[in-house]
This record gives sequence, structure tokens and C-alpha cells, in this order.
Amino acid sequence: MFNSFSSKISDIFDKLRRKGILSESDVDAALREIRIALLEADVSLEVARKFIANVKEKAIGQDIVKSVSPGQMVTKIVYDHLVELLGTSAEINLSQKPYKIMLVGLQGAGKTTTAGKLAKFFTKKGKKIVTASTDVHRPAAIEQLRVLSNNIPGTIFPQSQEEKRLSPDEIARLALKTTERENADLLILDTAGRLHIDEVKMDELMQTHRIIDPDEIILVVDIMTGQDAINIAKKFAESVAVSGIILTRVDADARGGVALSMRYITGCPIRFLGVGEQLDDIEFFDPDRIAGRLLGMGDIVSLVEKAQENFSLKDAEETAKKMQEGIFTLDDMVTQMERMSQMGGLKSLMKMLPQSRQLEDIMEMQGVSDKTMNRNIAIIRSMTKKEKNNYKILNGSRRKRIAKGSGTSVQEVNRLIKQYESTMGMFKKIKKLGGLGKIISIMGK
Ligand SMILES: Nc1nc2c(ncn2[C@@H]2O[C@H](COP(=O)(O)OP(=O)(O)OP(=O)(O)O)[C@@H](O)[C@H]2O)c(=O)[nH]1
Ligand SMILES: [Mg+2]
Repeated sequence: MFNSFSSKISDIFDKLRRKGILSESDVDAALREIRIALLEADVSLEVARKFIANVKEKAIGQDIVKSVSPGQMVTKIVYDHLVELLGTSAEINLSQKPYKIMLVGLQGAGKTTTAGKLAKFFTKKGKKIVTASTDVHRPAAIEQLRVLSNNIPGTIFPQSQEEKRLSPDEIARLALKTTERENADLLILDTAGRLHIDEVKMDELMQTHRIIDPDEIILVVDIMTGQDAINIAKKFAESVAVSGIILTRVDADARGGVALSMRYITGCPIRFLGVGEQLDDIEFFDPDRIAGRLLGMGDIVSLVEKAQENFSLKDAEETAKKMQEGIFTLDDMVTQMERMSQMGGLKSLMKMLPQSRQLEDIMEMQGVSDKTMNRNIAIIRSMTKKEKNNYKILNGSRRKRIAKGSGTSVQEVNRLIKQYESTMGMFKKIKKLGGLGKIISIMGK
């Protein structure tokens, strides 16, 4: 999401920052460009106007023209306003037991998938879940939820053929009973999709609502519906007490304007983003991080979290120690590379770093890519233990054998060894300079 908007906006800021001294007309011109970028990203006109007006007011108030680094100051003001526009973060807090969440939305918005995602998300947090579907209009829907949630412990409801013949009201009642009987922490209720917001269906929804008395009504909205998504959300929020929004298909949307306008227009916080069809493809919606990503400032927090899932702190400390002491073997190198691929590969990690576009260009120029990383992994795997622990014994015939074994070429094997040597060289230099900690402390001064 936001790729095209983000690249436009970081270009605007790059230009501003390069200028050093800014005149008022420079700032005006930048704001005009930002306004266009917002509109192109499908932000509603009302929101774009208001946004620019707010930024301008703040910018004039702070006298940025006279400040030391005006470009940075404008970036900061825009960042703060983006965070404000996106709203404060609002995690779903299971504040009581059982906590009851009802998912509503138009047909095909992603409710059933989201029900499965939420079930997995909270199961991972050690919560006991009951998931149920009142979608009796589409017989396959209940089955879909069952298949989706197959690997998640928790009752899927309705289960038997008789139960499947129940009315939405009866299912809702049974689901509630089951939740209480099982002493579950959370009930996730998936409902039937509405084709439009019509009264009959809304009545059915209200009826289910009365039975369940949910703690949260989450509106699931497909971001690809563009401006319509906002109108739909607004109408829904007017007829039922929507407490939060989950945007889906965010992975397929390069513009992201809907996410920017949603909070402002509906007044409802965005809770999560659906970023794919798999159950793990759900992200907590964090305004700070998204605003950072939008301005090309990277998403270090996501990166750290991702890394934490794959690396333990102990591992990281061990690696750092090995590197500093110069005993980082080829075996250690392959472990690092494998972990990087588990984290979604270089490309997805890169996207989260500041200046990622420039970094990507550099990597491309140097021929660093996921493909080469995978080939490097294959090369190291084709080495014997002895070779991995002491690369110096890798003579011509050994290199030839490794190339053959890994389906690569001798040149590639040579390149990898060179790369390893230069990494080791770098670490030795770091050690000579007093270790990483020392260097960082010098740089910080
Ligand atoms: N790419 C992508 N696809 C998604 C996402 N969420 C859901 N989908 C897909 O969208 C389609 C519809 O999702 P469902 O979960 O069945 O939608 P629904 O709202 O339950 O649909 P109805 O029950 O018919 O109203 C499925 O093919 C999902 O795999 C997402 O975040 N990203
Ligand atoms: Mg469904």
C-alpha cells in the first residue's frame, strides 16, 4: 500500500531538504504538490483540502522559513498531521470475558477471511476463541470459515447438519451459549454480506446485534472499492454503532487514500489491515508507523517486530559476539541468510527501511537480490563442515565440486567467498576500532 503516494511524497521532501533555505513560495509549491499526490492517492477532496490547510497554518505559525533546517521541519509537520489524520491507534482490547466481536460489511469485503485471521491472531496470544457464522444465505460460507480456521483450536459454529439449518438468530444464541459454556475469552461472529445497505438486511443485523450484545462491531471494508468504500463505511456507521474498521486487500492497493480518509470521514478508528489471503496476513494498524512509511521514513518498528519473531535475542547477541571476534563462519552466514528469507526476503525487509528506494537501487546495481541470496544459500549448503569452518581450504577443485553440487558456477562460488572475506575484514576492522558499540557512540557525537 501507499507505494506510489510514498514515492511521490518522498520526492517532494527530498527536493525541499536539498534546498536548505526555503522561501514561502517554496513551501506553497510543495504543499500544492502534496495536495495533488493526496488526490491521486484517492484521498477525498474534503480531506485533502483540510489536510493542506492544517499543515499550512502550522507551517506559518512555526516560521519554518527562518528555521535551521526548514525541509525537515516541513516533513515533521506533515508527519504529525498524517498521524492525526490516521487517528490514534486502537488495539482490540479483550477487556472482559467473554469479549464479543461482530463482523459486518458488504458482500465479498473479506469478513469471513478476517474472522479466521482474528481467530488466529488471538489464539496466538493464548486466548480461547469461539468462531461462528450466521451466514445462512450462502451455504458455503460456514464451510469456508471451517476450512479457514481448521488449524486454529476453537469451536467453529454451526457444526452439524441440523445446526446449519438454524436461523441467524438461533445461531447467534447458540454461539453465545457455547462461548459461555466453554468459558472462552472471545466470540467472533461472522455475518452474511450485504449487497447494499438495505433495510431488511439491516434489521436482521440489528436483531443479531440485540442477541449478541457485542463489545465491538467491526466493519470490514475492501480498500479496492476506493471512494465508494468510504461512503459505504459512512452509511454503515450511521445505521449501526460501528466501533472499528478493518481494511482488507491492502496488499493490492498502491494508493492507500482510503486508509487516509476513513478515520476522518467515519470517525471510526481503523483497527487492522488485511494484507493478503492467508491467515497470517493481518497487520495491526499503527498510525505512527504508517505515516512514517508514507513519508519514506521507513517502518523500523515493523522490521524489529518481524525480526523478533524470527531471531531470539540470545541468537542476535551470539551473532554479534561472533562477528566482533571474527569467528563468524560460513555456516553462521547461511543461518543469517535463511532467517532473512523466513522474514519475507530482502525486498520485503527493504521496504521497511528508510531511504529504501535508494537502497533498492544500490542493491540492484550490485546484483544483490533474493535470487542471489538463495543461490548463496545453496552454495554454502554444498560445502562440507570442514570447508564451512575454514574457507581457506577451498581450492580450485573444491570450488568446482561445490558449484556443481549447488547448480551454480565457479564464478558465483568465488564471488560468495570474496563477499564473505570482505565481511570478515570489515568486522576485524570494527574490532580494531574498539567494537561496534564504540563506533556507534563516536558516530552519535
Ligand atoms: N488479497 C487479499 N485478498 C483478501 C483479503 N481478505 C480477503 N481476501 C479475499 O477476498 C475474497 C472474499 O473474502 P471473504 O472473506 O469470503 O469475504 P466475505 O466478506 O466473507 O464475503 P461474503 O461472505 O460473500 O459476504 C476471498 O477470495 C479472500 O481470499 C486481503 O486482505 N487481501
Ligand atoms: Mg463471508
